[in-house]
Amino acid sequence: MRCLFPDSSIVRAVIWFATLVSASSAFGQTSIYVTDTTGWNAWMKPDGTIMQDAINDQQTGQGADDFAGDTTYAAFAQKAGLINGTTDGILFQTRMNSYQANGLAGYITLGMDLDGNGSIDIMMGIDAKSATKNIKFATAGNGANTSPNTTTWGNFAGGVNLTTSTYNYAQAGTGALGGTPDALVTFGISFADLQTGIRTYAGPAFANFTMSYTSTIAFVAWTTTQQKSINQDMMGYNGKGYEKDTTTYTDLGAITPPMDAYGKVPEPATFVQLGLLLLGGSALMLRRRNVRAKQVSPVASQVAPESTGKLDTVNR
Ligand SMILES: [Ca+2]
Ligand SMILES: [Ca+2]
Ligand SMILES: [Ca+2]
Repeated sequence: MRCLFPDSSIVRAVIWFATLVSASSAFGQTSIYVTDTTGWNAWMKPDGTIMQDAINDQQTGQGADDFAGDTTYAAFAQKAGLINGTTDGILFQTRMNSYQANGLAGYITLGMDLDGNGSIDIMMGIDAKSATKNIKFATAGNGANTSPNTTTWGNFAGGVNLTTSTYNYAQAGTGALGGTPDALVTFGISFADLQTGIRTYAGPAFANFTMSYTSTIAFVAWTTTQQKSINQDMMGYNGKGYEKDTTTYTDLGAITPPMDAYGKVPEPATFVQLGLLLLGGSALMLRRRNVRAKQVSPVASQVAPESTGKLDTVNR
């Protein structure tokens, strides 16, 4: 029997295919803008359905800070690409129940689970009230940080200024949930600034965290009238009194699955397809060497099922 161990020609083919695939994912990113109305990926719950949020369920009375969304008008969404055509980064967009000329009444905070174990590792706070709008970071507290009741954080620090390229507040062009005009709040951060924030404030376990299009993060979001504790609206939690809830974010359906920068759950099939590509390249080389067809591994039956993360993008 002939040996199937790859010889140098096959190794070259494998390297060529791997380089091709790598290059295709690193280049050709689309430009993204805070005013985009298409191409947004809705946040999902761990069960793969769109994360929704009820209107009038925030606790301090400001509809401007009341997450609002259903399966048509997503409450939270994101996309990745070249922000303003220049810098690799993420744009987030949330729908609020009440559009107000003065903008947000409070603050938006994203809790980020960097290792996919259900605990928040770092907070990213959006301050659109200060004269210089900014994003800052806070280290998660010493508690479990796995539920609203067990989540605390330190002081926010490490400012990244928001600009007209990374922040926008506007009345939603479509949708008026509850019969009142909705607001779309859009904010963004470059991979470089997000990586620096994580490495600096998420603790020693994430001192070498690398942010790229394929880095995965799970998100929780809430609004507050200050930046010290959760007191307005919890994204994905329909009702009030959530700050005392010890149910985990995962069980509440208030945390996304780990998602890539685009806001999509990585598909296992992607890796299978890469494997098929490489196997295909190997098979091609073997065929050229007159290896009998029956010696080529039958890979067609090994394709993994589609991931639940494959979701159509939503318009805004
Ligand atoms: Ca709400
Ligand atoms: Ca509304
Ligand atoms: Ca964690």
